[in-house]
Amino acid sequence: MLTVYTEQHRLQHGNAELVDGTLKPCFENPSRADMVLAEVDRAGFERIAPTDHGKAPILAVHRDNYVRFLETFWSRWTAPSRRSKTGRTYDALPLIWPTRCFRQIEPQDIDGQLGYFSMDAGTPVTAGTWPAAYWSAQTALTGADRLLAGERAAFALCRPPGHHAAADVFGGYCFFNNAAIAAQHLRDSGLGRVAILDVDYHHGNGTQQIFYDRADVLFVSIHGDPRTEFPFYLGFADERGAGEGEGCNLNLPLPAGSDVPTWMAALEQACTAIAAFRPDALVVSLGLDTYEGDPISTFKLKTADFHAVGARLARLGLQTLFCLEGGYAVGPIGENAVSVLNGFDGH
Ligand code: OKP
Ligand code: ZN
Repeated sequence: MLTVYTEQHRLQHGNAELVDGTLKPCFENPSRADMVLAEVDRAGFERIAPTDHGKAPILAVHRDNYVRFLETFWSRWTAPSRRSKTGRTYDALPLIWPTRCFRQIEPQDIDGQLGYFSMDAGTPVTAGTWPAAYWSAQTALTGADRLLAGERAAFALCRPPGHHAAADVFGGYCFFNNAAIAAQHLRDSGLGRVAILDVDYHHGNGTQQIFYDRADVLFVSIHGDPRTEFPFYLGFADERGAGEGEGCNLNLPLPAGSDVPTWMAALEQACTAIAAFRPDALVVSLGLDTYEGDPISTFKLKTADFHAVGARLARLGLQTLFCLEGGYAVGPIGENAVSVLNGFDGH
């Protein structure tokens, strides 16, 4: 399968994320993409580099103040200031958020802005976050272009991932919502309806928020029940879309620890909804953290099951763009990705 990849992803290599009250090495690190790339090459997939679409297709999904915040963050963070005479040199993690008890007003101060534009303390903003996230989005956009040029399917080897990123919020290791940016690009290039299927273990809260009131983009997600799983505050079954988008959002939360037949039954339900929507193309948020060996998730898919997932998606008969999302069992992540893609291609 045609694969889009750039080394720019390496520029996002955070020192640490906050887990259980202590700083731990980032689960979301460059070795993930290295392992996927190695298997893509071993499988002999054609590989291209992303082309630069500029900021416009990012701004079609994300708020301009948020994009400016990410673009200028590192130079502001490292500039000498009242808080740091020398300027800060280490990664940034947000430490305060405008929750229910606060006003929703963008602060002028960079520490206030960090919380205003984020949702968790697991997502460090680093010296290379802007270029890495920018090129991750360009990777998805370039994959979308190949569908527009007539290709049956493409794999955007995106890193950092995107599905937790909302219009003006980063978190869950995500900065720009690559799948949403690609879906919007397909719409803006003439496709009438696009479906997004999110098979990552975690609910794609950002993607849901971006398209929640729209009837032209269907969002379907299979994920760990937010009553017990990250991101906790969105992804419930009663979230069905709003206004014109009523009925265009389908959440299929499954109990933590669900087995493979349960997950496959949810996939069947997802495929039925996608077929009924009659989209002109499908974007798949391809998280591989449903794998049995994933260190932060509880589903039980094996490498061979991922092949069946790809084969089922192919039966929808849609042009399909796969965008890499999560997956933290670094050893087998590449085999699992290629298993989906080969399943789709019937190999
Ligand atoms: C991102 B994606 C584990 C901390 C979990 C957030 C998980 C983000 C998942 N102790 N932190 O959807 O794979
Ligand atoms: Zn995930």
